[in-house]
Amino acid sequence: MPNHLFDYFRENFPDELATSFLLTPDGGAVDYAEIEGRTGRLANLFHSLGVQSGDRIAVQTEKSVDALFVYLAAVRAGAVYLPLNPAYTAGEVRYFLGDAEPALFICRPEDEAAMQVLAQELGVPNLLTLGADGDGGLVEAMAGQPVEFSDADRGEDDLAAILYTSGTTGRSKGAMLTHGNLRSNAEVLRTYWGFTSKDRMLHALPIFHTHGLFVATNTILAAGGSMIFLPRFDAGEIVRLLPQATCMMGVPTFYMRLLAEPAFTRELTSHMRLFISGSAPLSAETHREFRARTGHAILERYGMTEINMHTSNPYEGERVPGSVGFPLPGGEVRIADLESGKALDQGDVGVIEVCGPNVFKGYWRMPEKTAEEFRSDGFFITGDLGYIDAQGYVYIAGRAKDLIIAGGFNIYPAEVENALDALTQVAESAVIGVPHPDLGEAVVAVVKAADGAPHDEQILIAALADDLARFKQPRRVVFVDELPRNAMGKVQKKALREDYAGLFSS
Ligand code: MLC
Ligand code: AMP
Repeated sequence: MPNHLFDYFRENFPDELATSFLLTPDGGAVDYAEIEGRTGRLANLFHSLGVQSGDRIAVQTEKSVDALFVYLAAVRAGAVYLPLNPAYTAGEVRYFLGDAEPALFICRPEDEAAMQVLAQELGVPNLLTLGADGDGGLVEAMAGQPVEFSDADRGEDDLAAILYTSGTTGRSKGAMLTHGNLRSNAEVLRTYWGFTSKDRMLHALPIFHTHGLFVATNTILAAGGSMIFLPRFDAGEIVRLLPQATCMMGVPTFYMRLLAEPAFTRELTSHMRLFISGSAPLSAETHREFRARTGHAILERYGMTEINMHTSNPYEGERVPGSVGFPLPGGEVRIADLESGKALDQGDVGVIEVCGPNVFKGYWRMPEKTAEEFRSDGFFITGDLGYIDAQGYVYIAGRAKDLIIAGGFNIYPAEVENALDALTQVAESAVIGVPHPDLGEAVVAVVKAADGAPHDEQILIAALADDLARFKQPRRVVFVDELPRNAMGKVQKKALREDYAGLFSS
């Protein structure tokens, strides 16, 4: 099997290259033959700009067919693909560019002026633009490039991508993913989930995260299948296009929103092969409701940016509501005591630790942080709590890390607290996740205002706009006289979560 990720994809292209790879909701289509040509031109462009093997290409654009080709071209060129959420503010982008030192940054045309300033300040040598409709300098610049490109020589252990994940201290870490990590996971998922060239996936996820970029796209490429490529999730569009699809991947919010659509029926979904969920807990209730409505048992799996996908409910066999299934072939899972690392007995709740070819190489330029999150025998400490039942099914029971997952996006409270505490109106703050009917969890800030400062929720949220992407900003701010603390002076977040558990229930 080829080591180079793109070679692996190429080996699995359908025999007939005129077969569709991407279909867009406006009726457009891109076939497999075009992948080679378009990524070839882009890879030549990257080399002509001086991008060399191992250099980073940072990308903050809207989801589009061209943006997906940038990913594949970066891999062919031997570069390290670094996607960024378009919701990130300029301040957030500054950190990523400063940390990753990319050789090329591709941004939206409307951000060009602001990003030019940043690029100059941080010494990023090349800036290009790409708009959602293929507008901007990138597409123009690639037009004059040759189609033929000889893929850079890359091995199993070379980096293909860096994806930033926030940390408990509020400082984001770049997870380094190798060609071998991504190839092995694509191969396992294709096989385990029965993907073939006949599959057509409804793709409504963003492509700057593991889920939409690797789990969905790489698995389809590994199977030589196709995707209906939607710019974003829209329940009405899903209902309209579902008859043309065979499968779908989504975060739980997708499935909860679809269940709220009367047109989402057993008849509409009867031809579907598979619905897969992940990135956040799918409640057993939603699993059961979905099954009762459609006859389909959603297949829930578990993973994270650092490890790709690691456990899955079976394709054949019982998909247990509330469980994330078994370790995928080639990977191991164990449950350990968080502090000592000692393996726990079957059924006991502890931290989930994993190892396998899918587990990342480490955090970019953070050897100490990397060392802290691995045990001496190579197992990665996920920070998720769980247990394994007598049948071997893995269950997620909570998180040891102080993390909120809203609609499948991760938010680290420390980052929001740091931004809040920097405001003159705030004396101190505690940020918690509270159950939310649509997003699963929503960000709530509990704030002790500075002396004499107004208790105004909207002013406070607005004051965060320059620092924090919208999805990280609190949905609600609650003012208190004092934050509850234990004898050690630590804020009692558990008590706060209990106090405000009903904030969003109708
Ligand atoms: C959007 N908003 C969010 C949000 N998404 N706020 C909190 N959490 C989110 N997830 C903001 C918008 O900016 C907007 O702000 C407001 O919420 C209302 O937006 P909306 O129109 O209701 O949201 P929508 O655009 O429909 O997006 C919701 C969503 C989207 C769930 C469809 O967030 C989404 O596609 N999530 C998928 C995330 C994902 O792919 N995660 C994978 C991570 S990888 P305002 O105030 O301006 O209106 C991973 C590993 C693994 O975890 O295991 O897979
Ligand atoms: P990210 O860092 O964005 O990749 O998010 C990874 C985190 O998402 C994991 O550490 C889990 O906490 C969570 N996650 C992913 N899949 C599931 C799932 N099926 N059930 C519960 N949590 C999940």
